Amino acid sequence: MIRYGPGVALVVVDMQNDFADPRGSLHVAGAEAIVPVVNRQIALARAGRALVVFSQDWHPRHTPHFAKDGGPWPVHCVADTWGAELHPALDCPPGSPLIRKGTNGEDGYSAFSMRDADTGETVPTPLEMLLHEAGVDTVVVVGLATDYCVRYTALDGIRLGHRVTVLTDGVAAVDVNPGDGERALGELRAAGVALADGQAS
Ligand code: VGL
Ligand code: ZN
Repeated sequence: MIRYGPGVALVVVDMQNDFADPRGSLHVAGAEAIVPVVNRQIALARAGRALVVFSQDWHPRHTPHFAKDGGPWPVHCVADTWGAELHPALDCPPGSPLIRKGTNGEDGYSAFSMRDADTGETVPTPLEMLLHEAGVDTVVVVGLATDYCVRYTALDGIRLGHRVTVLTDGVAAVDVNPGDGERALGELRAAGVALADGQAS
């Protein structure tokens, strides 16, 4: 049961066309089904005066993240393209804080941190500073995808000392290998992340 209040942040991870729309280049099965769940959490969080933050995967045209440049993924979420836009059915109020990961070609999955493509160093995104300034110690994570960006965002949240809950009906998995999403949830639970049902709260 989530009690949204001023010390809580709802982090909506990568609800972008390339992942959430069936025409997207890295469509995540089941992504459309989580949109209403996520929108309900956004409404509850706003009603409770919790912070609502959105992240976007935000890649340059060439990055070692993409298969054509030696990485694992089809081209997706290229900066300033349709695929990188938030899904139009997502209730993202104007002025909401947006965290864009990879604007300088950095790589990585977490909304909290990125890997500098040149030095290999891990660098923070503005998310932790934003949460710190808002007095947040409790993070609720929803979005895409369970086995990548949700997973690393939740793990970073724990590493940074937050209480972290992932809403299992508010996430969906890429499942490159069948069961990856379920395994990720198991890993998160073992790391101290609470798993909860958004519809029940
Ligand atoms: C993601 C694969 C590649 C994600 C991002 O947002 O989970 N997955 N890039
Ligand atoms: Zn990506």
